Amino acid sequence: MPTSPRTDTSDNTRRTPMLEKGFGLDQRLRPDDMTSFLTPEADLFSVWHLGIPDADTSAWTLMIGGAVTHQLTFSLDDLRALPQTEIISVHECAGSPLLPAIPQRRMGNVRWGGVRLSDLLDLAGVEEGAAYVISTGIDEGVYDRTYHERYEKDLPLHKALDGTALVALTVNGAALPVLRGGPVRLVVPGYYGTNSTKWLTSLTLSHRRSTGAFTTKYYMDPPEDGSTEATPVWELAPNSCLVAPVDGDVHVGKPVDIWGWAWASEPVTGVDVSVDGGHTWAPAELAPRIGHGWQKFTLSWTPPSVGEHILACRATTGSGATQPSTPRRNRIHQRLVFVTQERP
Ligand SMILES: Nc1nc2c(c(=O)[nH]1)N[C@H]1C(S)=C(S)[C@@H](COP(=O)(O)O)O[C@H]1N2
Ligand SMILES: [Mo]
Repeated sequence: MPTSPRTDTSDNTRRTPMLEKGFGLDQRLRPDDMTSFLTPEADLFSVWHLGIPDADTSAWTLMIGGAVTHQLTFSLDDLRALPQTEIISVHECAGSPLLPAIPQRRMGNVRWGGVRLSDLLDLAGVEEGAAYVISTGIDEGVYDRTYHERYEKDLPLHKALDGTALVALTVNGAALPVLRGGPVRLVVPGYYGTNSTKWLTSLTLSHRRSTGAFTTKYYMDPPEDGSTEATPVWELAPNSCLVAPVDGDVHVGKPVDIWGWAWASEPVTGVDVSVDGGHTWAPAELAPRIGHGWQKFTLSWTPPSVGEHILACRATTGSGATQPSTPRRNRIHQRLVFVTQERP
């Protein structure tokens, strides 16, 4: 008898006890609140598709298998005993895979710590022909009216080996809380958050991409520019946000710093700022990149007259990639401010 796809959520089908069931998110800061270079963990957004597992952190193991010469299983103590490294990295959600062109501005900048994925893969020995690292978390549940038995993502092997991808155990120096994907999660600097699998239990070397829903149906951008190929949501497209000023803080004849953050998978080499809704642009001062962190840009502006002004910022990278004004997840960020006379 053929069986139909499971869409039920009855408790006897669950492997993993869940603290929370189904899709949810927690968006704590708006761009104008993102005033610090490092985002405190408590202020960082969170997204979960299938729920939040009640992870038993005492007996956690991470298995590395597939196209490797030695299949290995690591306990948390094994992972802690390996050389640890830290990287500052932008953490950005690509937005809903059901509405991929809508900017959500869920991002932050944090310091992740843990074991380099490349070190673990060296220990396991990657076989010739392996091209992807497939990562799976223990969460399971219903997303988009379909039951998913795991959250599974993939990375091209070259990215897994570039020395930045981490099997992370800490965030901003503290142990990863379960709500943040602890005790162990993948972190892929320069890639959208969707690739950083939380509650990580296995890494599988494969010749082919994952066939799971989160790499085939979701987080594949539709073809563009005459192409017929959908593209995986991997590298961070150039993006930037305005932190200050906000409406109410801008006065005629008084210089004000227009500033914010810019980032991309590659370093941002220029940020332009507009005070007239994108008709004209001027280059801002730009800080160099530290690790994969976001870069501060600043432009001083002396508003000449009372009235509405639309501020905007636009990041460009060395390869010439920039932000569009059309509906895309990295659409140019704008903010309306009304310039007033300063009250005495
Ligand atoms: N296991 C698992 N990992 C996951 C997800 C998930 O639903 N399950 N969501 C992904 C998405 S879309 C994002 S943006 C980030 C969010 O990480 P955070 O909750 O720590 O901010 O986790 C990614 N890793
Ligand atoms: Mo996301």
